[in-house]
Amino acid sequence: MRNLDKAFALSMAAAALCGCHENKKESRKPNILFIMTDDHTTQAMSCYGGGLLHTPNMDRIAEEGIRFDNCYATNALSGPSRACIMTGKFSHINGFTDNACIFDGDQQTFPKLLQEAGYQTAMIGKWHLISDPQGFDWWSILSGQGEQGNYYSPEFKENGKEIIEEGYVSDVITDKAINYLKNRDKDRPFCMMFHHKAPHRNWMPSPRHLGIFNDTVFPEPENLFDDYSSRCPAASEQDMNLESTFTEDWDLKLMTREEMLADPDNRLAQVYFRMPEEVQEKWDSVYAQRIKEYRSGTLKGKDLVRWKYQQYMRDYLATVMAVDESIGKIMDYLEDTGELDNTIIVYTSDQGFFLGEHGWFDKRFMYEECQRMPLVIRYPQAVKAGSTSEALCMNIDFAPTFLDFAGIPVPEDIQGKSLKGILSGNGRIPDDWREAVYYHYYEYPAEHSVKRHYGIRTKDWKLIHFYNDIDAWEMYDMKNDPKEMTNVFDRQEYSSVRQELAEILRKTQEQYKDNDPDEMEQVLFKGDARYTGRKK
Ligand code: SGN
Ligand code: CA
Repeated sequence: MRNLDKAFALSMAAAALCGCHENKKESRKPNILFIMTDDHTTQAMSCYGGGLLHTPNMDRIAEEGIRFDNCYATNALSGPSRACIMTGKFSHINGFTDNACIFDGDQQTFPKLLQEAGYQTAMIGKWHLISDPQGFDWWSILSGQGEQGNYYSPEFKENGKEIIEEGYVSDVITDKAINYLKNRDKDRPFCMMFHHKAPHRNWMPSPRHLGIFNDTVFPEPENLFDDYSSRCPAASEQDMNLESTFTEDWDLKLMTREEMLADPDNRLAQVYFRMPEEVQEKWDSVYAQRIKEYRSGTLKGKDLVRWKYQQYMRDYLATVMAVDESIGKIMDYLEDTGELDNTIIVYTSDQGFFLGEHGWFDKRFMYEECQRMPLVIRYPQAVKAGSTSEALCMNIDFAPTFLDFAGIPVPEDIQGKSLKGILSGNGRIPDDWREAVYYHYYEYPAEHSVKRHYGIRTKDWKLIHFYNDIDAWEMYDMKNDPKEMTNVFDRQEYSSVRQELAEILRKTQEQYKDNDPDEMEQVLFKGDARYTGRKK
């Protein structure tokens, strides 16, 4: 070959190589890192304000991406929320209405669709859908809902095999995630579901955070002593309050080592003895002061509730700290390997949580603290840093969003809507966006005694119907009463907005196929009369 030809051939080959590389890069779909905690609420995340805890790594996602201020769970309970996320469909369609259900894993889920489209898919941490995960190349899930292994030496089911891991649960899950990323096929995009168990009850902090807030006094919510006077009986008949539900052993951890040795079947004793000895020693010294204070006998009435609230916050918030560190670690890993900007990083929780508001812990109610989910997303290729959005979103929107970004057509039966347009519009609400989110909670009778209810939340209002056991309605003016303290359902001056909301509820239930035509007839045509609800 002549020299000139040689040079030409070489340059063609180089161009081809370069072109090929570019094409590969161009056609490379984004990675998806879906980080979800269990029961972490916006009040305990500094980018949402609140002032209870500094969460620098969660905040970083928001600062370099977008924070959603109105993302809502459709059923604020773990299993149901997770099933909605996997399918993009409401509980009554995906079949997982409460925590006693078993997920029908044969149905369509977004990880399956991503996997079929060439994604490497992995599921790590709390799963809680009982049937084995499908649609994942690799999975390592906490057994059951994560309670068997608890926070120390957790039990996992990994690709079908049961194993016990040494260490603290949030750290174990983080190491598994990073190991998976290290060993994956680097030529294909990944979708990783990275699900923490923390900060679920009974809030056991990592060894390095034990006692970290022992000298901190946290601000109390202004409605810690809600008397439920304008509400329907569902609020006063719950069993999830600091005053009487919060237990001395499991929740407050008021047991000495000697007491645990004498009562090894006690649940707290069982998790305590899973800890390495040096951690047990630290635990003993951290909780000794608490036990002493409680047993001094001076705490009574409201002072006792206030004291319990402080102990609750000390444990809950310390538990969140290891999760925040975990997010920092995985983001550092992605940054070091050059994948950070090509990864859609989502941080959310399966639902929010009460941190003493209305006197409560736990979730389930369609009130803001637990209906609202934290949601921050970082993906610089689509969204401008520091964006925020007021768009009314739901957990069923995650599945279509991921499919949309991956260039996969969103199946018609998915009930959620893609958030891609909101992300690329830097948070702006599209003109044809929904006017209400829908909610339906089913787990009753059950632990914590929260009655079944459904309802809608619009930008300014909330309408709730508790329909079994009692038949009662609540309505809140979210603009003037964001803490939901005054139920205005019965007030004459709200009758026209009540009627408008009833109409939106009717349309929403029809749209999502959760309607009962007889009941809707009543809602629409009975004017101001008490609406009659369905009984189940
Ligand atoms: C456990 C907890 C409850 C909690 C449910 C559901 N009790 O049963 O307080 O509401 O999980 O939580 S405990 O005594 O075992 O701590 S969920 O987030 O998994 O739905
Ligand atoms: Ca949960």
